Amino acid sequence: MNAQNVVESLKKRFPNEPEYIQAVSVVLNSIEEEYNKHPEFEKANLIERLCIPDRIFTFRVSWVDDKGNVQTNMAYRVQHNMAIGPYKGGIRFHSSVNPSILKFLAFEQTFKNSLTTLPMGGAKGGSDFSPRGKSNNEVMRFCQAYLLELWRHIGPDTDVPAGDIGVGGREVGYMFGMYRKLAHDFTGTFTGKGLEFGGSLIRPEATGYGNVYFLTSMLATRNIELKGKKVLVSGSGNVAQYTCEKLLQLGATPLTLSDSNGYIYDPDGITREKLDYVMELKNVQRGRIKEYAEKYGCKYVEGARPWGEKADIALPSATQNEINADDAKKLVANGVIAVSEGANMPCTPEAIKIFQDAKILYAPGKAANAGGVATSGLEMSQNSERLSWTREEVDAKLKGIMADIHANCVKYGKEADGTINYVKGANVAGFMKVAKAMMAQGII
Ligand code: NDP
Ligand code: 2IT
Repeated sequence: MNAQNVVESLKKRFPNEPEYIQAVSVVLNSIEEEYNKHPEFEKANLIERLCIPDRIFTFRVSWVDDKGNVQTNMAYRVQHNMAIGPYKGGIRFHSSVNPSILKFLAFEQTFKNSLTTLPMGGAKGGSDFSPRGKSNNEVMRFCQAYLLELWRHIGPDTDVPAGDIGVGGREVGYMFGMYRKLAHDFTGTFTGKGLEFGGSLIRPEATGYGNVYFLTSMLATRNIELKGKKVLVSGSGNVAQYTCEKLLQLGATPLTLSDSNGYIYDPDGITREKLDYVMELKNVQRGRIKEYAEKYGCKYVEGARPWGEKADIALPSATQNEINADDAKKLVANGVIAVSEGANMPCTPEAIKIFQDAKILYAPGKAANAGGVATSGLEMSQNSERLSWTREEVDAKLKGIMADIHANCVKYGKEADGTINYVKGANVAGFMKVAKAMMAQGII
């Protein structure tokens, strides 16, 4: 396999899918060497069967807004790979959603899920519907309309969706309710459910907590403590909020948060009390992060991202391609020691190269943010055995899984000079399990 040739051929077949091509290109370049040690893979054309999703459902969703107007949205479910378990992955509601973005996310999810050590295949779904500015009733009607089509394609042993950008507890609740009504079945289809109807403790916290656990393991490889470190966090949604919570618990100081309009910089640090305000602002009032700056009298920068601010660590937790080469240069120049991805693919390939050349600790999302889907896997287990585990049990399992993922990255990513290439480690470890499962199951 020649990674560059495969990428070029996929580019010709899927010419309008830059995010998908970007994700594939990063993975193929880092697994090329390992892949070529297995001529049986090439004979089975494993690479194309692994890069191209099993199937994609595409459909129109029609719904009625509060003014009585009939609205339409495009909606999708990309079922990427089922070799190691049922399809599993979140649903994104955002105006930017298109097949390229969902294909990149489903592709990444396949390797991420493999890394969790749990039996889950890879999928992603979503719609160009934006919950922002919509009433509760509009969000509910949209979720119900989306499920009218989606419900046929999902199930506890087929495909188990969850949240992602624009989809949190509220949206999962509405989708699960409609699923249950249409399927006439109460099963663990959907994770991230409310605690009253099968949700797992720690699932809301898991992505942010898991990223900070992973960061702690990375820092430990250089005998560095997290305590006392200043941290740039982007986003202000689910992942960003629980990242800040865990940073505070471990004695670090988050300095920034952002949304799609701009970022806040609080030189005194985002304290527990201020974080409670952010959670109320974002999850209940559904306001803008700018209001934080107004309330606490700190800096707000419209239309910008926080990467020019000085700190020790950066945890991008908003969206794809939010750190480009210029941002990466600024972070390195300001002396950042670690970058760990809470979001999916927040760093461009050029930014990743800058971090790796500077030998700073850099963890790709498929390793660092895998705690969210891993805890979804734990929710599936609890649903199957019809039991609920305690916070302590779930958190201990999450910590164990993040430590295992880190150990796997070290195993597959150790370079000759002793440094750890987490991109290579995560991609090779995630890939090998799926590859072996596909080989054992024949050409299908
Ligand atoms: P939320 O919807 O809760 O929050 C997303 C945050 O990112 C919001 O602050 C949002 O701002 C901001 N944002 C979204 N799109 C953009 C954009 N185009 N430009 C700038 N800011 C943007 O989502 P999550 O916190 O769940 O997800 C954040 C990231 O983490 C995503 O990349 C997601 O794929 C990834 N992830 C999530 C997991 C989960 O369990 N939820 C698990 C693993 C990864 P605004 O309010 O203005 O839209
Ligand atoms: O990107 C992700 O891993 C998620 N959005 C979570 C998926 C899940 O099924 O919990």
